[in-house]
Amino acid sequence: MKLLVLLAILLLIIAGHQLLRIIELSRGLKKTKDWELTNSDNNAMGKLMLTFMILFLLAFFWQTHRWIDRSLPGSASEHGLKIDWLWDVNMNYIVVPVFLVTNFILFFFAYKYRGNTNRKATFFPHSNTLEMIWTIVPAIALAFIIIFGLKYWNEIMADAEDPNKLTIELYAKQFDWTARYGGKDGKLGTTDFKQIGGTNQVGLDTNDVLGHDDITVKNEFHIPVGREIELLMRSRDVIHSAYLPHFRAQMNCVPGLITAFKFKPIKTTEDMRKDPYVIHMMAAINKQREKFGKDPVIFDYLLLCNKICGENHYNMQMNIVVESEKDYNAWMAKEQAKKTGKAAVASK
Ligand SMILES: [Cu+2]
Repeated sequence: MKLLVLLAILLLIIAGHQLLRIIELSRGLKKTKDWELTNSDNNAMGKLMLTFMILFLLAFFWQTHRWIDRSLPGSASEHGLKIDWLWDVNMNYIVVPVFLVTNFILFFFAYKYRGNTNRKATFFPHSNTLEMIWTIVPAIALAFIIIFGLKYWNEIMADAEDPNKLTIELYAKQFDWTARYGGKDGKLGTTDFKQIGGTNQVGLDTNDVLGHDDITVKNEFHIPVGREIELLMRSRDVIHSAYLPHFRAQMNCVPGLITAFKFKPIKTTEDMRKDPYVIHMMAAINKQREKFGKDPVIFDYLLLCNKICGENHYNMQMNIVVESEKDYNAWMAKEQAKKTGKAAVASK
């Protein structure tokens, strides 16, 4: 098959070459110069360049305006504010201005300096000043991006060191998440993949007493606002990726490894639901859902999988509820009661 495709390409090249030769030979016979571009051809091309530039730039502004209410709300985590700041500076002062200026110059100059038989090109071989400008300006811009990028990267990826941190394990498998809390002692028990099965879906090592009070939850997990959250991630089968877009957090979950990410939530779920932009964004989303006959949804923080890990990858998500320390403690107490309730039933 590959050989046939290759042969077809080769034949096409030969055919094209032969066609060009025929055209060249026929030109020789006619002794005319009808292949030469006239001034009116060049004028038409120049004007088309200008028209394209205007349409292209209008499309850019229209698209930006059209989709702006579907972009993520401002960061709900402390470190995310730094990422957002870096993104805004990059976009507003570097990427977009450079994009607009270079595209304007590209098409406007193609129009302004279009071919004309009455005009001769200027001989302009070299300019030290120009060389300096287009070396130094990008160097400063790149240095800014790299220095701040590395500085923030190191701060964000550093280990969780807050003594008051809350450690939660996110366990990924095809196709759901399980969150595990340390229970009363706040410490996660060790795991052993050989013990996966039955009610032990995350593979707790039953010989480790630290794990006996561990709490596992599905579909939704809660975290307190303003406290450092340390996420430890594991995967049972393939590489998944824990993606928490509202907190500007993402980390791969790799079988056989424990990966980590720390962050501090700064806004509760209720705060977010009252945010004017979030209200606007959810209204736009619900308007779109209505068109497809779907029920409206309210804002929730989400944990998603951001690695194409199999056929139900798209549905691998979990809600996250950010709430006050008091509400979090109440929720945790309820989960603990559920666990002891189950254990009491089992021992009867
Ligand atoms: Cu996945």
